[in-house]
Amino acid sequence: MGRKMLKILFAGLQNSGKTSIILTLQKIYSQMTGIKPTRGVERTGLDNLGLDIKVWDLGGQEEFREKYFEKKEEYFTETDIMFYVIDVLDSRKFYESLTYYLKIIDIFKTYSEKLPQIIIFIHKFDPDLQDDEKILQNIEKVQVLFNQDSLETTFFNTSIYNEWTVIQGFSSGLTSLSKDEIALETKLKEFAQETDSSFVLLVDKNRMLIGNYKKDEMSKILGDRLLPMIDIYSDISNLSVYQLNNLIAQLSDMYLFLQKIQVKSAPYYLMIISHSKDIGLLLEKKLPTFVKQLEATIEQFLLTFQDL
Ligand SMILES: Nc1nc2c(ncn2[C@@H]2O[C@H](COP(=O)(O)OP(=O)(O)OP(=O)(O)O)[C@@H](O)[C@H]2O)c(=O)[nH]1
Ligand SMILES: [Mg+2]
Repeated sequence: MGRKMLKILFAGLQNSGKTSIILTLQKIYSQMTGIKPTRGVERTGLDNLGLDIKVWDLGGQEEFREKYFEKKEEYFTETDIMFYVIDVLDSRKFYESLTYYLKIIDIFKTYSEKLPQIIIFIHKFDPDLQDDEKILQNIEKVQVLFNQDSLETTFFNTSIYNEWTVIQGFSSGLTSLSKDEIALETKLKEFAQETDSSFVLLVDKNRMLIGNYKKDEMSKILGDRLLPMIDIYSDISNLSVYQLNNLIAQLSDMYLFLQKIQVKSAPYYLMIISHSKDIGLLLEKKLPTFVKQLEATIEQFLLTFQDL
């Protein structure tokens, strides 16, 4: 059976960070099987979720931008996902970027049967800027500016200095193409309720984020910052001498729980933030049933990519 080929565009002004993001993704997913050599200067192959992904990196210098608009069909048609990148540090260019963005959207609307999934990366939001007032204002500005369209866009604050932000944004683009995204999210939410958890997240062994549930903004902020714990946990869980099963860490009145689970013999990592101090026991009881249910849900989730 031929695999569906996905066309992913990275667009945005010059210097916004597109190539850096693509290089980061390549580094993150390079341990994946079947990665293909870069085809030509600007097209990259990624192999993810069993999909054949072609990444187009549209250089943002003005002369190139003009070229894309002259040859609209070649560049923009049959795009499945567009990641649009904005440099959050460079607020003077927000309007120029918006103009470029709207021009691209216009082409999609005119020439495509179906609008691609659109994800906006508010980029260069580096770890040391998390509490910077000016930058936080810039983020809000971008969200307001780029939201004026009737599109369903999703925003992610990203930085190449926090790989998990890039993983989250990229995964979100891919998983949103599955028709069964909601079913999986619902499962995670139910599980969160059963275990008094405010954050539940599932990634595959390649750090592809399959699904997540975040109860509120606070849980999201905390959970997102704790994502690198998955790397630490996966590292130690692979040390066979210790045979570590799970990791539980106390965070004031909350508990972080990490465990590797097997779903249809494929490994996944489950990360949970719970308020129950008996989370270890609770999960011992609930996990087997949950994993059983996940099997069917994940299988269905992955299947629907085939008939995109
Ligand atoms: N602080 C910071 N700098 C970044 C980040 N990502 C990229 N950069 C820097 O931004 C500059 C431009 O990055 P590129 O990836 O070349 O930008 P581009 O969008 O590909 O630019 P064009 O190819 O000209 O369209 C480089 O100096 C990068 O190191 C980030 O997350 N944080
Ligand atoms: Mg570039």
